[in-house]
Amino acid sequence: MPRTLTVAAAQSGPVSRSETRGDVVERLLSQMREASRLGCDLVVFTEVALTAFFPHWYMEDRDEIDAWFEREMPGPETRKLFDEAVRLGIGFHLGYAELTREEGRDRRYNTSILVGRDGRIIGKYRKIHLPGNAEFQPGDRYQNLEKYYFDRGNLGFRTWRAFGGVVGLCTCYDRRWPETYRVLALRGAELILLGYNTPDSWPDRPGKAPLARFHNLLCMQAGAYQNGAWVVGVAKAGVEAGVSQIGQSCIISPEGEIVAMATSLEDELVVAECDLDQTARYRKHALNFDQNRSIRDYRPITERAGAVSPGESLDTP
Ligand code: CDV
Repeated sequence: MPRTLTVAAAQSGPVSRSETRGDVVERLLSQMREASRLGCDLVVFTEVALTAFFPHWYMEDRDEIDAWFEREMPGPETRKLFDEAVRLGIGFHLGYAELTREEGRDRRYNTSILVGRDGRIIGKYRKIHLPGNAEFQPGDRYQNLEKYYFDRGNLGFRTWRAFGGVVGLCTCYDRRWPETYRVLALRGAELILLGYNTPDSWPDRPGKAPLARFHNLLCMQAGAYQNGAWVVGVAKAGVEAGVSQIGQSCIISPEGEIVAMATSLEDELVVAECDLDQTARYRKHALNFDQNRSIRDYRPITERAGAVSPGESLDTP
């Protein structure tokens, strides 16, 4: 039986600091309805989709900080997304800031979830690679404080059987590391979903980072190609709280080809049919992982017994 999923990458335009959860959820609902009208099985929202990307500024007051986090999912405002997904029979991916209690203390994660057509949470991922600083940078109007606001994700890179295939999640900065895709693909991921908030210019540094757009596509296309997986990358785009963020939300085939990409920096749906069997064909034939992949030769040097003496090759097994 063919395993073709129609997927919508739901790019988000900027969210202002004053926009409420309710306002944002209405935007997401209208994207979800449009995705359903276009025959999509799954709609993928971005990283920290429910608010402005608050790690770009500094706060000290605990209550002020915690107001950006969700204490429950679904919660009072987000319940509508789950109900509408059930009504439409569509799945979704949502990124949000999660506040939870673990071992008697508050923990804060940059989280994403995969929700089935029945409105149940299939899987949860907490961002592992947190970029930026753990402390306020004096003098900078633009901050990048993910290490200050979030704990490192503690769920690992996991995959789930869902939507007729195997789905893996990661988030934003994770996409720049080859091991993210590699671990997900070794765990069977055929479809990798991720949201991102990626700046290309900052209030204190005029001009655009020249390679930001190039690197965004480079890492996602390479991750897809080298692991034979579909990759759906979804941006929060446009100028938000003074920070200009790239768009380029796109859907990338297991051959590394961009099959659909956003053309704006606004709310925009990017839709493609993803043939999940293409991953198997590609892994079996073009790269033939079973025959050609040579994991035993990839043992990190640190795992080898004994010190390396001068003149000895680091390649010696
Ligand atoms: N939200 C992110 O993780 N952003 C990073 C930036 C800060 C480099 C990214 O990889 O896009």
